[in-house]
Amino acid sequence: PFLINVLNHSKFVNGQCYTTFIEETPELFQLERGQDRATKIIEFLGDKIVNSTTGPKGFYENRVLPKYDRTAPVYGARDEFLKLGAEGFMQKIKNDKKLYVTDTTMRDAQQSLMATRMRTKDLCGAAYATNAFMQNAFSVEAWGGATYDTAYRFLKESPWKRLTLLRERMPNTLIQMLLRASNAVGYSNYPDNVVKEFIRISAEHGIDVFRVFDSLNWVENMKMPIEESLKTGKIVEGTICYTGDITSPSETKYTLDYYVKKALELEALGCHAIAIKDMAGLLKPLAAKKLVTALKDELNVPLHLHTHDSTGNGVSSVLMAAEAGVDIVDLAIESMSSLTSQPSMNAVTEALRGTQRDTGLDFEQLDELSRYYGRIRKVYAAFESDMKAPNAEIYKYEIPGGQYSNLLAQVTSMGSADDFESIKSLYKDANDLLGNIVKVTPTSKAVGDLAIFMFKNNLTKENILTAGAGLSYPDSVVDYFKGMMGQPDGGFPAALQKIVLKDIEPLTERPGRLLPPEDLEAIKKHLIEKYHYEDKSEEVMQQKAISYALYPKVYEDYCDHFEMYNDVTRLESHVYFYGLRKGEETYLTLGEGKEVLIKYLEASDPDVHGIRTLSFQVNGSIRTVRVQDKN
Ligand code: 3PY
Ligand code: ZN
Repeated sequence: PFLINVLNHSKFVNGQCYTTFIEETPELFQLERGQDRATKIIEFLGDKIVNSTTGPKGFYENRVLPKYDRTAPVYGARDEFLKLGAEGFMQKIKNDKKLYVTDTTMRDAQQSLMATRMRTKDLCGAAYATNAFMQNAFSVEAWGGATYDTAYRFLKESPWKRLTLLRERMPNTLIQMLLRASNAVGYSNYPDNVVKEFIRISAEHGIDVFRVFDSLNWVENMKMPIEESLKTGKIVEGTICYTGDITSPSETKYTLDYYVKKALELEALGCHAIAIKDMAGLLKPLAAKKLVTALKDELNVPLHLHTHDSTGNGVSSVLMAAEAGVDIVDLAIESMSSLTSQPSMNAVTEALRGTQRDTGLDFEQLDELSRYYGRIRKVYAAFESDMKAPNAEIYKYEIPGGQYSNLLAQVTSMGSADDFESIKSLYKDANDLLGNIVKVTPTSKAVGDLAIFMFKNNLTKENILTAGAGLSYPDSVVDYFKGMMGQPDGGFPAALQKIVLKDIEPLTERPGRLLPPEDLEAIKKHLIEKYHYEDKSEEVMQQKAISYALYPKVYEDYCDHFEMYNDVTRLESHVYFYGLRKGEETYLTLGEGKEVLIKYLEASDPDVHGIRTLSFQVNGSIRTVRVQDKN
């Protein structure tokens, strides 16, 4: 509509379109408010059809929702939790022989395999069946980590709406989220009031289990988020990120003692469970046995293991951990498992069938979910890395699963994929230069960014202190050395820190304590003035204010998109990502049960301004839209 306003404007028509035309002509932004929702959606589709380059524009199979018995009563972990409370329920888990499972498909699996692009519509498609089939499981991890940011950024949907919809569809299931401690669901520390409010409203809107980790395992940074999560009455898992190799004789930093000490510190903070988060899949099977045995000896709360299958050893590590008495393990539904994702739930469940550690999950039911995800996964193929086989070299480079594919894509877009070999070695060197740190969001980004920076500037581990002295370093590396991500065990390597920071004084305490509180009321006022929200209730405005506080630009882009195209979340995913092909139809529910059938007919050639006219049939009537061809 903005473009049409420009093209129809008398100054534009009369050729008085100078560079300040847009700034000086505010009426361009007074878009017609009367447009109906279908028109906005067609404008969105028109833009996708003409300009989307994200992937193949194919015909996709319609979704087939997983079948489940709607009449069978469900009694799940959430019912038990509501009866026994957090401590009571977690102690029951500790005393049970059964191996409890967390289904990560809706969060980490899709984050690691398809760059977190799975849309709420597709998650909701699995939700009722998941609620029924996961009765014997511990939880479903469905929120947090990268999902919050990517929902707004790439999917143009609200993570809060996602949480509400999943909560409604999974009333008997514990919904788990990944919280990056003082980084909340972002990439650096936020003021305490933002983190506290984020936790409070997440619990209020449906989170039952908070998994809290810090990207440097810095317990000081985890205290406040853990205390705040405990205040909500929900289940809190204090989490330690696993790195290095406890079975290696040369491991001097990340030893068994290191993990036991951290676990006891977290237990002392009142956590209901301790989680080991092996984000890169470095925990070898025998290391899993050793670590679980030691932690089970020391802890009074249950132990939860999270790993990735990048090396191909994931199932073995989980089975070894099960043998050693781990209480809960993270697994993904088969068609969404393995490689950079979690090990397969279907495989582990069958391996333990009939043993003392039987998960209680049903083979046919897991298979039904697997078929559902297997079918919809095709729509997301454009977002998958081309990693086709396991990769044991991860042990050498310690690159987390999701980052491995991102880094590969980044390097490929920079030049030749052959450079990836050098970048991987530089990743290892960058890790050493930063002090051999835990690598997980956001610290993993600092390591990756430094590796790429070294590559581009011909820096090596040997010459960086001289050749790298006058350069300005990537923001993430500066943030790391400034202490914005917290303090690493063993401290910052001083010489490189000086080179990177130059005259900036680094922090030595928790950044959240020093950052001035965010003025959430002022944010709400700003947003209400700027956007035409339908729902301005206090509850909804608080969510919006938090989202803005976490990422102002991403959040405003989302609001702009919403104003322009309205709600795009009801479109089928292949239509959302790739638009329609000529002659293709799609049904769309516009709310209040109103359904329209949209058929794309054809596009004109571009006119002198590069504008194409696209025609659609909407419930039988022809509608046209004009779209700028940006190609
Ligand atoms: C996240 O922080 O999103 C992670 O999944 C880290 O492993
Ligand atoms: Zn993970």
